[in-house]
Amino acid sequence: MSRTIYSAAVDLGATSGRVILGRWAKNRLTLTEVRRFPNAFRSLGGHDYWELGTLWHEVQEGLRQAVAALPRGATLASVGVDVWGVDYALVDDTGRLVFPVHAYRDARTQPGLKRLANTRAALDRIYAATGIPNVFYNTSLQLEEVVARCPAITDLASRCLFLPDYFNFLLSGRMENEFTVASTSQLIDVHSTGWSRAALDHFRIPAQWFTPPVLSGTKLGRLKKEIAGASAALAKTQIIAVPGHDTAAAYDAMPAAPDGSDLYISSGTWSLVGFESDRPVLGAAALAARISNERIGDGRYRPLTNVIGLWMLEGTLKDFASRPTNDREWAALITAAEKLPAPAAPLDMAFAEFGNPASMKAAIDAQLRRRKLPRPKTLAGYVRLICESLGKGHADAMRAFEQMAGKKFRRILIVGGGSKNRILCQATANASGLPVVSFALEGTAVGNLASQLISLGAVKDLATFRRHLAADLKQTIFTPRA
Ligand code: LFR
Repeated sequence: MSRTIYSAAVDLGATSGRVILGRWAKNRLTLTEVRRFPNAFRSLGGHDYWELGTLWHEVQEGLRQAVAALPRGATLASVGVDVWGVDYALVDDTGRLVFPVHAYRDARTQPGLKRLANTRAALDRIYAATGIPNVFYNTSLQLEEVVARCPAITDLASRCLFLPDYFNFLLSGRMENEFTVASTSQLIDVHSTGWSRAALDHFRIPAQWFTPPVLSGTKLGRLKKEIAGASAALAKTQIIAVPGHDTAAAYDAMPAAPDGSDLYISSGTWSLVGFESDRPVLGAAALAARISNERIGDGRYRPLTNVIGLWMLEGTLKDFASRPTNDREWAALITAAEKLPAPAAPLDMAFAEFGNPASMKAAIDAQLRRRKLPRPKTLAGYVRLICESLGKGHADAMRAFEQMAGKKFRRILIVGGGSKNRILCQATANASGLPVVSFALEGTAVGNLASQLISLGAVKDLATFRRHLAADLKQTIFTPRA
């Protein structure tokens, strides 16, 4: 028997969000983007905050538009939410926010970052316990700072919900910590699916703020009555805890070879380069290469490295008055960048310089000046330099994985915004010596929907979903050039 199922993916990224209606019929998924909106953190008095009220408004509007896009008489079976990692909301028993929601690029974690970096024994212990390296955005460092700065918070807050958990709570009324997003925190035990007592104690974070993580695909209950209103299409809508971390969702959507020979890149604001594994990649060399053993929704591992990503391009564009505003202008910019000679040397894409500079172009220029390298003369020159540098970063990450996990990759699969950027794809192929397969695929939304369809019993498992997906995907292959 074949039935048609409609589900909605709420997919929130650091620079834009969308609500996508998925239609599953005859083993085919079709997507309709019903709402897209910009997102940004805002600075107030020297700190950076997300505008959660605005995001929640957009989510509700998006769901209304999803319902409006349904054929007559159809209902919305389920909703899933995925968001960027690490950020969280501290709430009381009733779910009321008791602390402003900071954005992960806020500089408040810098002292903690340096402290841990300079305490070798603690750094090694935390990496051995959690499999997550010391990175400025980790939830561990963020919560350490809050507890140290505002000790009363341990009484005020009774729960720490990661952002997808918080939206799931607003939609369903149920508070749970979903496993994939919890694994970005540096607080999950790398050898189990529970919290790491060693990490919680080290950062002085109250263990009672968390409950045992639920694996992806857990049904949280029906959409709350006040949100469903009188809509018959929403009366029985299930809220499903999909992979709450957007990168975990994007990795789930990879139409990968079942033998594990593909390396994955989810390319957006960040470039997340990694693979799927039954085992974590640990040890001193892994820590030095900043390998992050984030988790798959079923409990397994997705060791990955975070390369700074298109954030550098997004930032640089802001420094140019004449920047592309539509697809045609983008195409012209990419073509102009392609025609330029390759840059003399790639940038060293250190987080410290490029994580959150006042001007990205000025930060790039400063590094070039320091290294006595020529500065690009045009926006196209910066585009070329950034894409070539990212390609090199992707290839370096690949080699580190091959060495440490004793693997040989045969292809690189790329999804997300960057998969549409041919300079980036070609640069990655050239630097790695591997074919890069770019898919016309909204990876995060597709992985989000896949988890819902599996949870609803419409698809047997992820392997089956990937098989169906691969059967009708458009792909472009970039072969390495010398
Ligand atoms: C991508 C992402 C990355 C994570 C970064 C911060 O959107 O989720 O995986 O490292 O944002 O959360």
